[in-house]
Amino acid sequence: MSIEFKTPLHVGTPNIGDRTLFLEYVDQMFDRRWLTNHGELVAEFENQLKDYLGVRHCVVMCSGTIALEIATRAMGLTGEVILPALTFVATAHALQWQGITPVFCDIDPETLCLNPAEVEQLISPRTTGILGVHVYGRGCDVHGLQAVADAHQIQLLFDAAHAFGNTLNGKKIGGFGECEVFSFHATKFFNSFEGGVVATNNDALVEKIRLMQNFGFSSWDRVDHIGTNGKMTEVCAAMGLANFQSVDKFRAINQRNRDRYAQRIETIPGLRLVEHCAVEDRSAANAQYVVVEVLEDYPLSRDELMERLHAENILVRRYFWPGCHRMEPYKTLHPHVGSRLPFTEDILERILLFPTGEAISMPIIDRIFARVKQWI
Ligand code: T4K
Repeated sequence: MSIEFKTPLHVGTPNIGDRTLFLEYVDQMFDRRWLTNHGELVAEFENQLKDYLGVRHCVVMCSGTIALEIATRAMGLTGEVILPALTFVATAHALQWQGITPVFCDIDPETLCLNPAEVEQLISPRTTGILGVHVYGRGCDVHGLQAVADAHQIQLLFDAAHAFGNTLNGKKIGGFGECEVFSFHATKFFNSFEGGVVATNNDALVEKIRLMQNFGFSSWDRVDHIGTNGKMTEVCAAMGLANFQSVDKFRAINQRNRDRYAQRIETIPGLRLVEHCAVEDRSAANAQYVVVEVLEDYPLSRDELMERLHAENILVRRYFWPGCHRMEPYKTLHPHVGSRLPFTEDILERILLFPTGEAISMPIIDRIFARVKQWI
């Protein structure tokens, strides 16, 4: 039988907005001969993001990872920080890279995000913060986590890399905790090639973040703090500004694809589509990850299904298998941590993420599932 798709279908094929608009911004950039270091496009991008996310400050960065590192450093986090293991490894690396110990905590099987009661159990005298992750764009129990943070006088921030534009009980993600960090990597729903942003309502924190992202410079010849280079370039801001005009279109495409996946998956016993948000947050949800659970009554194991799909050029992913705690250096540093993460380990053995975004259409989804149906 011939391979189903000649061109591979990837999870993470970029969405690309109005190319003419992008090139106009790039022309302006060349005309000004201002390529990076807080140019006009970066300033405009930050303003638009601030309005969109409904926060007082947005600082765009060269990547989501660097944004996380700078945010946690500016917050003064040290010692131990509690986070989930069901996340991209960058969340843990951003801490470990600065000598902070990531303490992996189990998820709530309902939210797939940090379970506040479990977080509380892991607080030690060395704990300075909680780093929640709105995994797959699903919102954390932000109020439960804030209550734990307040009770123990520690700080809370969120990795919102998957949640751009999403709401939680109708409130835009971006303004919870001390700050929230988004990624604008090429594979994200909304991208600036590479990039990220720290969103916050904390005036003092944003000052530190701005210093730290620019080597600590407060003026031409004055350095007030240790810092690094976390700046976003003008060409990335141009991509961000151009793509920003298409955010509603990208969301509509993802929601349409997601609904089609739901219809097709419903007809297949043993496969279940993971809810991407609560009902009241559906209209805002970016639906950038189509997460499917392969249950015990499905005739193939998750990995067998993945191999068959890969053989057809349908490049589904097991994000975030095997879990950060089973990747280095965490695996060696904390070899037994998996035993306290039963829900995390369980879900990691069952999930497969399917491609979506602009490059995926309803006929493509139908063809994927015509193939899947042949295997049951
Ligand atoms: N926190 C969380 C929760 C995150 O998910 C991430 C990033 C971060 C923090 C860190 O943010 P950044 O520092 O990245 O801004 C990809 C992305 O590189 C990563 O940004 C993302 N999460 C993660 C979930 O996915 P990989 O290692 O899986 O990428 P890769 O190279 O396998 O690409 C994924 C697929 O996308 C490939 O099958 C091909 C396709 N692709 C990729 C690129 C770059 C394209 O079709 N075109 C492209 O230009 O991590």
